[in-house]
Amino acid sequence: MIRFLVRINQLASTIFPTIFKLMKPLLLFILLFYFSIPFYSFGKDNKPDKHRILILTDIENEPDDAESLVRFLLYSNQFDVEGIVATTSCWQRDKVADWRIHEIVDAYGEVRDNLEKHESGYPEHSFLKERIKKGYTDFGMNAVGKGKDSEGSDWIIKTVDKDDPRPVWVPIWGGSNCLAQALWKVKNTRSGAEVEKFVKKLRVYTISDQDNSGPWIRNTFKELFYIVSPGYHEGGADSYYYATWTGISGERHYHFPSGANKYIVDNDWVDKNIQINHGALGEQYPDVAYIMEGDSPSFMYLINNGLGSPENPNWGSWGGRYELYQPHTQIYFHEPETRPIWTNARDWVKADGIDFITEQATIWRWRTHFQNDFAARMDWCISSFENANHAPIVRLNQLNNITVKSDEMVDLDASTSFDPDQNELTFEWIYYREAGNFSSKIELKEKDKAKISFKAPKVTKQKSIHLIVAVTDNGEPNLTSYQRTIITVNP
Ligand SMILES: [Ca+2]
Ligand SMILES: [Ca+2]
Ligand SMILES: [Ca+2]
Repeated sequence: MIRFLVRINQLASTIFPTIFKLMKPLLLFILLFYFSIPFYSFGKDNKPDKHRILILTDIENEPDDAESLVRFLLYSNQFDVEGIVATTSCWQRDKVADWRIHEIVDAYGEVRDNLEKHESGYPEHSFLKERIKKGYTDFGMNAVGKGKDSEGSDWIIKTVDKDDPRPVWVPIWGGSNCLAQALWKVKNTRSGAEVEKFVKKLRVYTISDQDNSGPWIRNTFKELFYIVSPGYHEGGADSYYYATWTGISGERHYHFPSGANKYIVDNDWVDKNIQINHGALGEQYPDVAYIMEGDSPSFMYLINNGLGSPENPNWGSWGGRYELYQPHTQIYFHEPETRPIWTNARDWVKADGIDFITEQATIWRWRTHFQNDFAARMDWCISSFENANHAPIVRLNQLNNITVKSDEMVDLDASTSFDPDQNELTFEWIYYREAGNFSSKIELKEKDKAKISFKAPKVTKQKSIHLIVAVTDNGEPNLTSYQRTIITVNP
């Protein structure tokens, strides 16, 4: 009997480690899968859903669209790229420059295989080339109506009509008339229900109104999801001064530039981190002429780093924070807004001892993070995996949404976060006051620890509190990823 037990024991000690060894990759996969649920939403085939994206650009009106396209291509693995369409704008009324999109995408083709060593899913060069289209060559509403269809407007219709339940995100870097024509055509050839279905699938984020078709679209299609700082730029009536997107490299209170850390968005930074010794794509990045990359917030809004939530513009992201309301008419509007749109909101951010309460702060508060991320991805164009940095993976040991009662202790834990390069991690818990509807202060002790706890405030009505954990590695450059916990507090 004893011999039998010893034999069993011997067998077990050889079999179980083998089973465990065999199971380890599976267990690891289950673990990773489990923790990645808050990070992605999953499609019906259990693959994380990428956002479908179709960009309209007045590229070549000034350098910044080309700059934005270079940055966008470094993130193109996070998207299903449906199209890149060359359009006009108030700055470029009588030509479109699809040739320049081809030029930059060709340069991408040279570095694409190297990018793929760092993160998978980069689209093939030929895949992108087939999706470069041209809009109608005329200004604003002159390019909308009967006989004004273009390769670009037809492509928008075809893309939205695809049998795919996911919305189509349309970042607009110039005029919006190509989208206006697609909508005009659908409205004039389809039933009311079909138009409604078409409009429901669109998500628009425009960089101000760079022609007169934006207000027409918003006033004609009142249900269309639309993010914009409305207005145009003309002489002294400068809507750009008040526009959220300028926060990528500017700040309205330009006499306090240090608060916005503008030294990482100038030509010296670009020389060192992007243009020189970073391969063919970086070489396509033009020098900064006015401000760096005014158009980029429209797709940075969708970058999958755990911070933003595209269907909730009021939560804030690298693309800024917007709220849903009908804005008062300003002198720089083309025409009054007739319905609520997702538009300018302000964040209160302290930088270098100065309090900023501005629209631009909703973007520049993340500037160090998004510029470092850009620089790292530019390194990916030329480096091996071992010689480049990769962002941390942030894991929460609680769900992204939790519900507590007044005075209850809230324990938050991000200690299972890790870094693909085994870098050391630092933690910062940020109470994002503007994103929730609890308006008072919350004191967080030990904001720099992987785990924090605090007492939920006493409330008389249900309130929501947004806490972001920003996790930064010590690689070169330092990279940051996030997770958000929304705490619903009941009385
Ligand atoms: Ca532009
Ligand atoms: Ca330069
Ligand atoms: Ca790293």
